[in-house]
Amino acid sequence: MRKRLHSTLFLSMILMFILFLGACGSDDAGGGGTTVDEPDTTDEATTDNSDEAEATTSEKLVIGFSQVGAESEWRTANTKSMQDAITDAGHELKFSDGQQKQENQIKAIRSFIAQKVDAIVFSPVVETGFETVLQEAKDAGIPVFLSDRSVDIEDDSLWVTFLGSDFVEEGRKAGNWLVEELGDQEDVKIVELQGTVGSAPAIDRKEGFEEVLSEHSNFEIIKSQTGDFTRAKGKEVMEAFLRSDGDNIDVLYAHNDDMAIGAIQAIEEYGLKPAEDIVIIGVDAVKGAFEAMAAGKMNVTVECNPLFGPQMVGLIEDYLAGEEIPKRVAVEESMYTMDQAAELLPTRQY
Ligand code: GYE
Repeated sequence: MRKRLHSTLFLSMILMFILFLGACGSDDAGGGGTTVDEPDTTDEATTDNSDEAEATTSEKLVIGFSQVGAESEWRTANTKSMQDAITDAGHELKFSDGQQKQENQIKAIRSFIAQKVDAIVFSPVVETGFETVLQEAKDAGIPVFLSDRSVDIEDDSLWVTFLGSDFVEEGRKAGNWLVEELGDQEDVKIVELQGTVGSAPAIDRKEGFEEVLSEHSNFEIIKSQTGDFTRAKGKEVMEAFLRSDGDNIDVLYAHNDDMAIGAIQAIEEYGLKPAEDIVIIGVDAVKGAFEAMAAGKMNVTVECNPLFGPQMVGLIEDYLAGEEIPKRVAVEESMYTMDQAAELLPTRQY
């Protein structure tokens, strides 16, 4: 009796779930705080899979995910979002942590191809050097979904879509905030902690920031070096900046919050007050940044939302069901300042 009750309950739950999926459609696949910025942020180009469609959304898929690494709070949240979304949807996940190394990612993709997965989710650590392996995936008929970071490759038939943030825009937001804050001051000296050399967010966040500052002659970037997106490296490089330029530094622009947090420690150890003596700008809006802002040690963080696992699974399912997929799907995001931090901290999901 109890068994029958359970199975009836189970069946009706499945039915409700199917109805729910139907009602939501693909647009709602971005639960967990991520939204698709519809018509104007998606490219007109699409990938049409209608001829090859075999699978349906109810089919259990095997999905290989080649992740960059575990270098930051952002990355940990992104990995969890993707893993949860894939397994919650009833699919099988094959996960590979690339440890920020291109050769590990190439190996992982080759192994996914050998295992004949249904789809590959790929966050490329750097923008170049992946043509050959992506061509191999294409030749094997396995669709690749670029996640978070894009590649600098001309042949865009090597991937279905790129789902991620607009990093140039994030750099512009950081620059615009600084111009608003310190636009009337003379001779503002900035040090920059860049992300991983050759990675899309490092290249683009630099470009967007410089684009804004190029119109304001009172700002100067006096030092710019990579901190590889990690706290430890951010601290180490900031120590070197302080050793050489010490009290001359007015602003730190860090391409992610982890490096900013590492740098804050270096600044305190050097005997200066972060956010007062040196203005601190980060990117990501992870919890650690909210804690630093709430403690008055960091001024601002530009949001980069990592919680797009459900949105990615939605895109994969739609594509394999034969739907047209935009070549570019953006994640919607904002920015947060010190005075909002204490209030918003308990609501942050990553
Ligand atoms: O900002 C940084 C991470 O690619 C958007 O990578 C991502 C970046 C993120 O290590 O914290």
